[in-house]
Amino acid sequence: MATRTQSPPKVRNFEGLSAEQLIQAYRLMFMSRRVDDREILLKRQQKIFFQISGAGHEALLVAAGLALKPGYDWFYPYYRDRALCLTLGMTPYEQLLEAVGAADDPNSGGRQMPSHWGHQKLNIVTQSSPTGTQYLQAVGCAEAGRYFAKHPEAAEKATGDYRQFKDVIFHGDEVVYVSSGEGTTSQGEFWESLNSASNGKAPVLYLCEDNEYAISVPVEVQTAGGNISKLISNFPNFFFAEVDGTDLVACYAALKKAVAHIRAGKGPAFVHGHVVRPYSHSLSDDEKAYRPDTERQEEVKRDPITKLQMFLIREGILDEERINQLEAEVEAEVQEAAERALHAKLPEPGSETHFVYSPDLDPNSDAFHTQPQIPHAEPGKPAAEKTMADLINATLRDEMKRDQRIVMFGEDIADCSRQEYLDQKLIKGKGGVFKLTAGLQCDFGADRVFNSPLAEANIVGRAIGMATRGLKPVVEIQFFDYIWTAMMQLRNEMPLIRWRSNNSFSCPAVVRIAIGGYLTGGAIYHSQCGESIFTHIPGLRVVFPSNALDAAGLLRTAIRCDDPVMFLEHKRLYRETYGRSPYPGPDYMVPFGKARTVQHGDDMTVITYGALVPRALQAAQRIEHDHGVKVEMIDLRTLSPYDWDAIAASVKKTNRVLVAYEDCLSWGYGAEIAARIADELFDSLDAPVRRVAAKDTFVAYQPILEDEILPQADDVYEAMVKLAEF
Ligand SMILES: Cc1ncc(C[n+]2csc(CCOP(=O)(O)OP(=O)(O)O)c2C)c(N)n1
Repeated sequence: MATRTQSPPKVRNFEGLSAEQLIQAYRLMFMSRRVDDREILLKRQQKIFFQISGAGHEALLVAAGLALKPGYDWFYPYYRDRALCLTLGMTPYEQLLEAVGAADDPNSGGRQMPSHWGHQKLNIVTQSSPTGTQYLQAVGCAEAGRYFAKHPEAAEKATGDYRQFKDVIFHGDEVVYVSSGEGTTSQGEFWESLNSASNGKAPVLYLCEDNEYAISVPVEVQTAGGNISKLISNFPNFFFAEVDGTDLVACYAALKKAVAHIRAGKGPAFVHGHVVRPYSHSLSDDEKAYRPDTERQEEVKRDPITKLQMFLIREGILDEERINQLEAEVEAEVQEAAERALHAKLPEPGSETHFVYSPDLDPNSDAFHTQPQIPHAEPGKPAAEKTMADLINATLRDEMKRDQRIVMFGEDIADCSRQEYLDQKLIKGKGGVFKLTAGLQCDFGADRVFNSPLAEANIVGRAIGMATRGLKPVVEIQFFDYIWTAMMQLRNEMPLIRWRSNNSFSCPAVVRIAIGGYLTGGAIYHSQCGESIFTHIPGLRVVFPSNALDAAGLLRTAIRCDDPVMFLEHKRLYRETYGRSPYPGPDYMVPFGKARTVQHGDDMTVITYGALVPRALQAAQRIEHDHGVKVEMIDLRTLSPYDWDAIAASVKKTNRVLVAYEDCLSWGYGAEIAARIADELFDSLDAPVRRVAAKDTFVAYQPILEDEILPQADDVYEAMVKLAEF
């Protein structure tokens, strides 16, 4: 009889996951499903107002949570990522607080729909509803982490500007996680982000949760060839993996490799998990309308929770009794959390205006009011007068010296992307199509001043990620006319980061934009204004200087302040003779919301800004000469906020008012000013509020037409004469 040798106990290696971790994974997956189920119940009872579930995605997301480090790595999740957030340490109670809209909800303080994740301590960056906006921000966040690792001194705190309120933590090998469904990969910003992450080897982990449907649109309609992994497989520097997203161990294996690739600095990773969607898209959707029962029943077989349960039993890790016990514990915990959440404090009416802007630093305050320090070139000889372009460039340079967190990028803004040409002194360098950033790459290096791809959303989206993380991006949009591809980021992201996170995150970036017409041949696509579209957005500061000195002072305030700023630079004013000034020194600041009285007068008020200032001034001089009418002219300088006190004081004095602006007359910025004057100062008016602005058409190329369309000094003069005669 053969002797039986005892075989060693079977060493089971589930990709490095211990039995305890597998049990914990099951607990988290089950918990995620139970929180969804509880929310569905609460929605049906009308105790919460919306529900969208993470059902079917749990295995992939728990695996991601296990592969990453909470509070160390950074997270840009999407609404199906409940299980990820639980794995990172968010509690069911915290999740249910968002569902009821509680004041103490760490995600948004009752401001966002449920499943819009955000958690300051866990580095879960406030999530929004537009699908796809997370991608470029994640790339920016990753770039910022790498920047701080390279320039650790930049992370130091400083007082007196936004840095006082912006803590920076970095480790050098942190990963930025970003996810979405396969439907969202159809968004252009997704592709823009792959391009930059790939090119820059950004430490970003992409997780595609492919449940084959985007609401009712199936993947073969959404994605050419029906598989996103195939389409993107040629992006360099990526680690790619495609897995069964309902198999926890397989997901963990892929994600572990992906994370190792990223932490080693080799580049980003893209993990594509095939998951299921056992519930409809949300509680507002009934998938029976577009998915037959046969298909839905087929999917039930792949439910990740059932699969892991079977696996644990099969592997002898848990038996039925222990599973029942674990599930009962989770059930009780979720029920208790829901009870508590239903009794949680709700936000106070009136609190909705909190955190539209920074509560810490007010750019309208006197702290941002300093005197110009103009040195004399030689005794008795005044300092040289500089253009607006010169002073913007000088201000950027001085601020970059002062604050290592400032980075600049945009189209053509570098001196030369091929650094060797500069090093070998083969070329002079460009520094922007208008040369506003000339010499800055040479002075501060290519990791602080660099070109972006030709993609405006890319510029703004990455800037938002960087600013959220603690950098101060001062980015450039080459022409206002092309800002529209960045509109989603500018309307739905940058101004909202603080408000929607209930002050847990902020995004004090500066976007410089060349704007406006009067170029003689600028035509439709190099002459646009449209500032009112942005002044209509709460949370965004909009600045529009008319002269060199104001540009320097306001740009410095924009950079040092704690809010996102849109800094509009009129192309025609860049090198105008009007409004030149010596450089006012490295600390000159003009507060926001303070108009400048260009000239005093008693007979009528003209409210204007930007390129209309010199034109209206010409008209004012003429009407004084021709008719003895003395105009009081107010240059608003900042459009949001604007100086209502200055307007009101002047109108009360002159009793007549003309609002002059370059944009189309109808729905233009001046319409709001005119409406408010009519509303609040009616008793002070001796004549109707008048406006002069561009015709309601497009700016044509032929100069005869351009002159006709845009408001000229003569038009302002005529409007003034009529107003004076009324
Ligand atoms: C930019 C934008 N367009 C449309 C919507 C409405 N919407 C919300 S979710 C969704 C489908 C997303 O599908 P997918 O990315 O595949 O994720 P899934 O819901 O399938 O997990 C749509 C169209 C939105 N939120 N944002």
